Amino acid sequence: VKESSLQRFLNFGWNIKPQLKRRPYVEVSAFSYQKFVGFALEETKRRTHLVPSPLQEKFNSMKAMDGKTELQMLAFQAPKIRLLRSLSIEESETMQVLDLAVLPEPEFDLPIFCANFFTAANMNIVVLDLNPLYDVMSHSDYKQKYYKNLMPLGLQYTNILPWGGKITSESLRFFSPIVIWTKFTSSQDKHNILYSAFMDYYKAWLELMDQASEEMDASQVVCNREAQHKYLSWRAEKDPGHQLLKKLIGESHAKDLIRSFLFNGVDTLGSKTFLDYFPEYWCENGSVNQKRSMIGKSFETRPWDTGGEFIGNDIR
Ligand code: BLA
Repeated sequence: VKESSLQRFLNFGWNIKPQLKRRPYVEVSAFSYQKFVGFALEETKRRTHLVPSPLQEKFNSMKAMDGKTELQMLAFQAPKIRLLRSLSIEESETMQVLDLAVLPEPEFDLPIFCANFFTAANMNIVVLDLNPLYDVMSHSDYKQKYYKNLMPLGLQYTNILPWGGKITSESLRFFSPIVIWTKFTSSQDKHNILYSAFMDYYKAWLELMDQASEEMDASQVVCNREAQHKYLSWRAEKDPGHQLLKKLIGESHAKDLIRSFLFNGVDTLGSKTFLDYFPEYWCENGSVNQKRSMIGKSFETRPWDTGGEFIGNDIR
């Protein structure tokens, strides 16, 4: 395991960029997502026995082909957590990316914690959610079980971080009624709100984890595993970050990072293919349609009402 990653774990990544301290408060270009990662690890450690994942040996840090962009990978596991992994990308002061996910063991039907923040040229693209393991539009029991109590928390933030506009329609089934999908131009204010939302959503997830008891019904575990595999298959194929990753580290490194690290499990948790789950992407020659969306983008406004009812059009 490379020192940089482990050191960050041990120091909990609270190493705020030195230039951030020197610069005037209003200048947000030196903004970093490092403290988000630090918070997540620190909180998780308080609640469970977190240990480095074997993945950490292969995936730790990397320099992009441009010679200046840094990629940092961290991976851990815990009794109920199959994989907690984060990828942060920093390009001096012009680009910051955080992709942090917590993937539960299949013995638990817990949601998947998902934080995807992309910051460049003062534009921020944000998805923060406790992604449901089961599509909440067709599994109202699942929705009830995990999101009913979280609606007030969601509302608190979705009011100040408004819906980001049209998105890939297919993504909606992986989102919960408390999803924060937003875009904003950088400001200290907005970044503070985002940090606060991240902390609250993360703590909410940990609370769910604490309360979760192991599924004893083997057939239910099979369902959980397949649901996670479907989720991973979607993201390993269609996640919007792939283009940029390919540009930064080249096609084969990007593919490895995506399949073995970011969406680890896509090649081990199940044997179905992307097209088995999403046949609408099938091409005549048997390959996967490269379009991100077959339906197209939709949902100009937030498709959930304040009670968590879906009010968009039926997407299936
Ligand atoms: C844009 N990222 C987006 C968008 C979404 C997400 C919904 C808007 C475009 C769209 O509708 O597809 C995120 N989509 C998700 C997530 C899920 C999903 C989290 O379906 C989960 C189920 N984003 C990253 C990383 C990078 C990144 C690692 O997470 C870069 C390395 C970049 N995301 C990125 C960029 C855009 C984007 C550049 C805008 C450009 C684009 O839309 O392609």
